[in-house]
Amino acid sequence: MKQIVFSAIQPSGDLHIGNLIGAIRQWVKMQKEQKDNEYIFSVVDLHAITVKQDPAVLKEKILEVVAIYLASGLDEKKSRIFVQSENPDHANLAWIFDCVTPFSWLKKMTQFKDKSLKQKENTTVGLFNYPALMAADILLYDTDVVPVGEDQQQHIELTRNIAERFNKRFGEVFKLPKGLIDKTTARIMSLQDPLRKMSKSDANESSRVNLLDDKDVIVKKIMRAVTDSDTKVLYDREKKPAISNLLAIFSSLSGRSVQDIEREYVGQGYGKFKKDLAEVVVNALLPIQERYNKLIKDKDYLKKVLNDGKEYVYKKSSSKMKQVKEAMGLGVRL
Ligand code: AQP
Repeated sequence: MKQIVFSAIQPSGDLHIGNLIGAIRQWVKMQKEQKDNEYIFSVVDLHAITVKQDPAVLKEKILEVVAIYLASGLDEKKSRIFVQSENPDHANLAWIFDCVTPFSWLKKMTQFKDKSLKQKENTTVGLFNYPALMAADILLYDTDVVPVGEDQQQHIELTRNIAERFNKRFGEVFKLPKGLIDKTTARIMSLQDPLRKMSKSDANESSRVNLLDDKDVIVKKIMRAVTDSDTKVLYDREKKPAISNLLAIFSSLSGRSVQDIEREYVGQGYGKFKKDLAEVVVNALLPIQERYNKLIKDKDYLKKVLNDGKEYVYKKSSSKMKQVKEAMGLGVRL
């Protein structure tokens, strides 16, 4: 049965292997294997500005993310790609959801708690409302499936709750979407602290491998990754979180099972394992970087992909917004 698939990434910094393994590779795999589905992927720049951004850098990062999507295997003939702020319906519906969503629901969001701790006095109302905008992104397109990393699970549940609440009050307007989370790869951890998620906004550059890092930088970051106190290459998230994280990366990027990799490194210690992991990461990123370097120069092509994407999604979202306004008694039609 045909399903509508929607997902997105914020252009809030350099994309890293967590974004690739937890999100983009899942999208590419679905696009290849489930050909009947409709795929919509966004670069969510309105989410990025919930924390401070330099306008010139943001502009660059938006195109960078689009080129990374395409370089990683999204096919513009099968997937619609667009920039969120180019479709005003996202912000419109987010405001409506702000007025439907109880304050107490947003107060429970762990991502807000974490990020507001870091932002302190600079914490914005937008950061608090972020999940209502995310609900709008998803619900505008009658989305069935949202492939994401584990950190977004709570936001997907909230999206369903908002849709249910709206439908109860105003009639059946929104479809209830499901999150698609691959348990083994959905949470790639920091290379410097395996108890924290690998994140674009981590101030420590060594905490992540960026998708556009040079070979030498990748090797250095992997060789410097923290390890656990013994020397065995074994997967055990509780007792050996650092090596388990490296094994998850190794397995995901090489396509080999964790058990197979464990067997290869029995009695070998961490040095050889990390050296080989660095090679696996470099080999996985090199073809993406080669394609990216060509694509980022082809501005006409990128512009065409984004214009086509915008036109397509705007048609869909305007019809949904008509339904929403009609159901709520908004606007005038004489
Ligand atoms: N470490 C991760 N492991 C697995 N998946 C991850 N994702 C992010 N980090 C990891 C998934 O990537 C998609 C896009 O995420 P996002 O950029 O929109 O927001 P985020 O989750 O907040 O990502 P970051 O890197 O932590 O960004 P900052 O630091 O700017 O907040 C999502 O599907 C996410 O689950």
